[in-house]
Amino acid sequence: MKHILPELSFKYNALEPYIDAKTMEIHHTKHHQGYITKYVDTLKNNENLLEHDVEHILRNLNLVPENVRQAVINNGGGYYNHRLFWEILTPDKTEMNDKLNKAIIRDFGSVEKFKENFSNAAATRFGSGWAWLVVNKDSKLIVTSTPNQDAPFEIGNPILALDVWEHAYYLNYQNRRPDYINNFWHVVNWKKVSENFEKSL
Ligand code: MN3
Repeated sequence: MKHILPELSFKYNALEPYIDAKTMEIHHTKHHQGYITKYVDTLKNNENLLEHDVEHILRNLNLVPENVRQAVINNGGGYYNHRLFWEILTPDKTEMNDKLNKAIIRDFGSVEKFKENFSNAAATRFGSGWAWLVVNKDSKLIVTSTPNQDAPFEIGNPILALDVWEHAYYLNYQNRRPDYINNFWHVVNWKKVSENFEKSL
């Protein structure tokens, strides 16, 4: 299959003032593209693996020869994680559906408590990494974070992601990661997160 940079459903400047156009453009065309290019290059001698979607490969890392496995975790993770990240961002006002709302209240007490929990995971992830909302095998919602470009499939199915690498916010926020995290909530695509949730059940 073809491994190409997915197009965004909005313009680079659409998330301003929360995420600036220059950051979006570099993040998409340089960083995300870079991971995809390196992922394909990593598997150039394992073409059968390139027939699958990257998500399938990351969920089945035992398929990947050991000598390239870490490079697949890093670059395949960068490929997959950013694809999910763009999908759960939007300039539009959206709301989560009833099912997701009820599950969040069930597992965190309230939407506010969930946001606090997620923001805290994002703020306290040391160095580079991601914060996640995942659905585990018992259909329970879990907030977690991972280092580097590690995807969270061992914990569950990711339905919401936040990139906390400095490249995701440094131009606009410099060292103020908590401000970037607080503003992230203005641009979450709750409609998409709700769809992801229903697909994960
Ligand atoms: Mn990134």
